[in-house]
Amino acid sequence: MKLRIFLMIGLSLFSNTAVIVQAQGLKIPQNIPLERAPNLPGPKIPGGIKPIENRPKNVRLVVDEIHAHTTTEKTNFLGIGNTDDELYFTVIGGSSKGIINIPRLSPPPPQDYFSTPPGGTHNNIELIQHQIEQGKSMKAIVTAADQDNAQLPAIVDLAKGTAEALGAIFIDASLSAAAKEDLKNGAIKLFNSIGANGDDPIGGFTVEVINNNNTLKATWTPGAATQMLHSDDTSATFKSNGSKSDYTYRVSIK
Ligand SMILES: [Ca+2]
Ligand SMILES: [Ca+2]
Repeated sequence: MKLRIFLMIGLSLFSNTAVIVQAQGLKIPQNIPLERAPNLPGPKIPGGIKPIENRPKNVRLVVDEIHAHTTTEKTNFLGIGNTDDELYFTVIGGSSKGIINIPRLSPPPPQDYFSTPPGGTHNNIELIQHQIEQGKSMKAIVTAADQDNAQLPAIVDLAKGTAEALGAIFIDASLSAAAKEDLKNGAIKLFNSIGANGDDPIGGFTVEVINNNNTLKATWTPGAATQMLHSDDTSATFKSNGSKSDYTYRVSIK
């Protein structure tokens, strides 16, 4: 009986009455220490468990679908030539948990691009897996491009330079108006630099994802050569026309 009273006091630390009701129905063998009692938390646990809302929240940023109406490649005047794009994504960003730097996101090696003919579609391309702390945000710049003549080390340098230039903004808790402008300009600079290095930039976007009481909310901004056709708290649809292409794509957080 003493054990039962002790149990009730211990369990009253929990606000969850369902647990208490369940515990009242349990028969605890007298010779088992309370800490090891089956299906019951020991008395030391309540202070040791972090409230779930304070834990970082996982986020995935995914291209649900990308469709090439027109690629960057054109046939010659005889109608001859390769019209496929060698599509890849450059993904730069971060949060208080760290920096994201993916110079060329593509399928597993040896293929280092998504082969994309005119009319071609790709689905479920995961761009980012990250954790966002409570009350903080993740920001990311995503650029789609066609691989032509740029060397990979040049793209790696561009991504690194962008990550370093914007690192303080990425890891800051939330974006000021000035930081938003810096982020937008950084995305345009990256887009132009990819072109200057010999690849064909297609377009892209920036996104800020806030973890507010364990609920994720995304704010989307179209990048260079890009229009936003739709956006809500978890997804957006963009149309990009960089390098004389025509792509539409839907992205979302999960
Ligand atoms: Ca091209
Ligand atoms: Ca190409």
